[in-house]
Amino acid sequence: MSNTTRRDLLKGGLAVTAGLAAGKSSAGIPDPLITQVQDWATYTGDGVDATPYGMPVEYESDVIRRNVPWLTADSISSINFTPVHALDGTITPQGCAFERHHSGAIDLPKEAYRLMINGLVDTPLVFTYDEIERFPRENHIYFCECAANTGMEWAGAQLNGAQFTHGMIHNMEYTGVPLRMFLNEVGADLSSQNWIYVEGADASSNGRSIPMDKALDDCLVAFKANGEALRKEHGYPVRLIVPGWEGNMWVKWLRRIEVIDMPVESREETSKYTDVLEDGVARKWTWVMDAKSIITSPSPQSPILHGHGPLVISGLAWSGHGKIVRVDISQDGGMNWKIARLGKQQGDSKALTRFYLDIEWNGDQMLLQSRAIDETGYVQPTKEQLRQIRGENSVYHNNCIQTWHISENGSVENVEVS
Ligand SMILES: Nc1nc2c(c(=O)[nH]1)N[C@H]1C(S)=C(S)[C@@H](COP(=O)(O)O)O[C@H]1N2
Ligand SMILES: [Mo]
Repeated sequence: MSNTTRRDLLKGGLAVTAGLAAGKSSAGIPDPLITQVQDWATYTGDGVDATPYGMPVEYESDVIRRNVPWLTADSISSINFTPVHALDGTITPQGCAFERHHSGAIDLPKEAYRLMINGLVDTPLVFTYDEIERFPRENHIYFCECAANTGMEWAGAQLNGAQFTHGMIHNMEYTGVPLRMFLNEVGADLSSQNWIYVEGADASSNGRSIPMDKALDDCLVAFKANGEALRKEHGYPVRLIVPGWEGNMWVKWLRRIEVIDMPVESREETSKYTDVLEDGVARKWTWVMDAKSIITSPSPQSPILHGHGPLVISGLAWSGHGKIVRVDISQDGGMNWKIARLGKQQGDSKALTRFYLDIEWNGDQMLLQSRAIDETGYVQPTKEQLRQIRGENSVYHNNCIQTWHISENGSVENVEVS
């Protein structure tokens, strides 16, 4: 196939169609998958009672969450990664959506669930799960990105796979009740200078302070994801959704909300999840996840296996500030750019947007990059631009442009361009 042009390919395509009729492949060789009765046509398939709750087909068994063993000391306070290199569209199935726990995923039945709201409120209240379900609910699609996503790449190209460099993200359709309804119910002091402190029921509690304006804006007390109950690992039965803001604030197994007049400055918002700048001073808080994108295929775990000809370049873009309005793709390390096609024109706000660029690949090496632009006009920065402000000792909030090197044989590697 080495010298195939688009015209040859189209001719080949026609030959395939003609060959199918004659039971032959495009090369004129009889294709047994067409000419012979296949095994699966000789017996009956599984009955409808075989899988009351379906699992992915066995041939897709490598599309799974994976972790990087050296990253954390144990698997209890750890992270695994969404297989973004193998997914398409925008919704992340719960079964392969990354998990981040500080003290493991707990077992919390609905009957034992309680949500307490206290502090600067008229009437402190405790809600049961059933009571939460009686408030008017909404559906929203949002991405959740851990602030540490891409955090291992500050000092150089490190992990060889989009799953590992960019897999601390998932995107689900949540069903839940706007947080403001609960704050109204308890008669909270909704002044702009107030805060809420949210805690989980797990041993770590993962406490975080959230400014009142954000709490009233679009935070959601969610109990369903992608139509079904939250999975245990994502906070069953109830978690907080903080759209566009760092994943750490999305408290799972939501147990308590305290209305307060100043931030708590807990561990998770001081020694963790803050950013050390170039001059060694740590920036106080970075809540919003800036615009970012990643080419998911081709990528190191998803090399080009089909040879020359039409190639679908595909990836994901998102911004904590709102919608993605444009994604550019470069094949030469950022010198020239083409505008990608968005899977859904102007996707949902604070949700993943899928993009595509359909090209003709003739086997030339490529330095593939994508660059997201959001509705505020913000353009995803290069690694160099980020390092000028942040230095190389940062961990969190790395939204730089990623480069994949595509070799002549279609294999892909994580590289840096300067
Ligand atoms: N109660 C509780 N909430 C938590 C955490 C936790 O350990 N305990 N981890 C946080 C972090 S750091 C992230 S990135 C997100 C991850 O959500 P997920 O596990 O559903 O992907 O949950 C956040 N909420
Ligand atoms: Mo996180």
